[in-house]
Amino acid sequence: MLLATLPARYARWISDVSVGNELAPDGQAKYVPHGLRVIEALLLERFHPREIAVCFPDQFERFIGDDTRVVGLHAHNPLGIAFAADIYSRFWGRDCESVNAAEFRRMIEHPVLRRHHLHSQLIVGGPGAWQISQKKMQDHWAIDCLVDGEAEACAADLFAAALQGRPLPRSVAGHSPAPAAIPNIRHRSTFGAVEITRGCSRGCQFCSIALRHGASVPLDHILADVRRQVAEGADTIMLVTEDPVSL
Ligand code: B12
Repeated sequence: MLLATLPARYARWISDVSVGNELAPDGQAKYVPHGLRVIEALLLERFHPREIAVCFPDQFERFIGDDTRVVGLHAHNPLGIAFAADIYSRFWGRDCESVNAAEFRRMIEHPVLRRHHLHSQLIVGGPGAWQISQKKMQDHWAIDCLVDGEAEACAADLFAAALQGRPLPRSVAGHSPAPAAIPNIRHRSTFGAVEITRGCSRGCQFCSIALRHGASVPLDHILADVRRQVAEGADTIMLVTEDPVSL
């Protein structure tokens, strides 16, 4: 977390350490951010596992090709302007880009995305999606559809539309799902992240999550996510919550 805030220009050695990730034997990612695992789980309810691959940018060439119809990218802090990343990197100069921002740029400007864009649409979502619209980067990065917010209700429909070659809406605002609509993840999250609450409801103006409806995740759902990750080799479980006390 702290490493992501460093200025990319002076932190190449850290990128080598922290961006190198473990792969499954077929080249897919062993673990990815939890929100992306939720999207994968939603897609697996509608599509065959053979139709979906979850990978790191270094494996794009392996998984994105002539048969690809849609690519979804997860954006945690794409322009590096969320708290801490923005502040610490600017200590080194106004034009210093954080590791977060540099790595997202490396991912979204990957040549393979351009090469296959004529037959494949690009969807970007995640907690930092708002940064892309606020900084007006959607057209620059040729993003067909930007999903801002929780995507349980819309993700599978968007991917299905792209698969059929239908045009996607330019942007979609997500809505908080009922806890029962949150799917169990099918594979490991980075650091064994497991949601115990979703959203927050406190309403603090500076925090996007605090403005969303808050709810507890049922205990059996939590334990199923833990078991799935342990079964795939996770030796740590990181409980994810904004507010464990009031929810
Ligand atoms: C866990 C966590 C982390 C972990 C991530 C590990 C992991 N396994 O995921 C760690 C510790 C690494 C981390 C680091 C940072 N984090 Co963080 N993190 C969280 C936390 C607590 C939970 C994330 C989570 O899993 N939520 C549950 C999932 C289901 O929600 P989600 O990711 O938003 O996914 C949903 C949607 O966004 C969407 N979606 C997600 N991906 C995609 C992809 C597609 C294609 C589509 C269509 C939709 C979609 O669908 C999902 C289901 O609804 C959140 C706060 C929160 N409660 O969400 C902060 C939060 C996301 N982090 C935040 C920040 C700022 C950071 C850092 C930048 C801090 C820093 N260093 O300065 C770093 C950057 C990390 C990086 N590498 O880029 C902020 C983001 C603010 C913003 N962008 O505006 C948040 C919101 C905290 C806050 N309250 O402000 N973080």
